[in-house]
Amino acid sequence: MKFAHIADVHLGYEQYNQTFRLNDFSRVFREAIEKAITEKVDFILIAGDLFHSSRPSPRTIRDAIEILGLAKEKEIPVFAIEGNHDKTIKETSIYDLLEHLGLVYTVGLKRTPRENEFQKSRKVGKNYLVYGYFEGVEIHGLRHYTKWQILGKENLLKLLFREPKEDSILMLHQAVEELSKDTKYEKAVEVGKHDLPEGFAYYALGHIHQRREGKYNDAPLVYPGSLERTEVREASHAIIYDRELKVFEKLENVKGFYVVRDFENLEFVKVNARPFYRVVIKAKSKEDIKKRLREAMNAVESGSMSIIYLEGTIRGGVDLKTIYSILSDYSERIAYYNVENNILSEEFKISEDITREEFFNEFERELFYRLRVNPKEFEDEIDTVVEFILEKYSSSKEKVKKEEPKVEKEKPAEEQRIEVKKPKAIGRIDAWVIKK
Ligand SMILES: [Mn+2]
Repeated sequence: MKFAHIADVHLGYEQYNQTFRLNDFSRVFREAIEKAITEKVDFILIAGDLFHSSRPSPRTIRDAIEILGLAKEKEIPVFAIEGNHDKTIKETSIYDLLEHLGLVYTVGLKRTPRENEFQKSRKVGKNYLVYGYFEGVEIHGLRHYTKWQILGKENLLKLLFREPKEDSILMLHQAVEELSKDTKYEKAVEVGKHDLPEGFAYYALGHIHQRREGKYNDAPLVYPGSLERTEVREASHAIIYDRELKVFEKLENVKGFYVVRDFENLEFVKVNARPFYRVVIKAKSKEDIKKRLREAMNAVESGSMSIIYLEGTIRGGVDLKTIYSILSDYSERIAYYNVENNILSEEFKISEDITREEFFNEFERELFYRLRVNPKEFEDEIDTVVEFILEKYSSSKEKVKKEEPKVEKEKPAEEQRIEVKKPKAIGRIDAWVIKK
């Protein structure tokens, strides 16, 4: 018995508003399905987020129908659940359309039962728990639910999936804490391993876009990751130009899906996702940054995407026009680039570990707090707000003055003699207010 485990396809994702990205997401899905067919799998699992949106465009629906049709032609059933991106509370969804066409078999809680060659149902309260069925193997699963829906009064997963039959699969689209380290879900986990129902032979997960392999009891607990790169964290390469140019291939971010034999032999099958570079350039002068940018861009492979971070401190900052004009020389070779300018001009350099409390004085913080309004309102409000705060502060200063003599008495005589009256502190905002 052999199956493919795919997740987070995100068909229809027009990343950075680029049409070629839309094609990329379809292209890798086609590649994955074709490779699964070549591997002669018995069935295919799609663990959520087949689509980037619950209302895909006609173009994206057409791609999905065409590509899933390849599996149908070979009589390979595709079992799926809805992810957070493509789930819907409506009874009719894009998945229903695909199901109606015999292209996918969805599993999970439904209002109506399914009974056919590949689906069975069990009544649960008013609903039906629909599961996939292939030569004795049961494929259970649930669409994405929020943490609160799952772990509410009673753990929904443990309630629904008690004592599974031997050789059953559980398909979920959730962030499992133990496998979310160094991903964007690290601080947004939904369940821990111990919240999962026990006894399944394979846990086919989706949601985390980076590939992760773990175990629950003895069974594989697996995220294949997304098929394309949905954010810079999933970059295929990193270029770091600090003292010298260094290019790293991030092998942990190779994209693809799993082919699983007898629940325990896992093979990761690569797909050709578009190369994606995270480029960090640090420099100390304008000339340096231009030179380094050119060298870095020469090291980027043709057809790739680049997100470029400019870092360092340069007097007067850096002119982005110049940066983009350099990059335009590479526009034939690079499919997409974007610059994030983090260059500091010296005057504004702030020590990294300064807190908000240290950088802004109390008066400034209060001013910001009071002026949490639109810029237009800011103009009208500023005088009244400043007046209000000045009043508040002048009265609190008087209180401090009253206590001062006590403190002075305790000081040694010498210090008292050299003490001069402190001028009233004028911060930048105070100065500006006074000018006005
Ligand atoms: Mn996703």
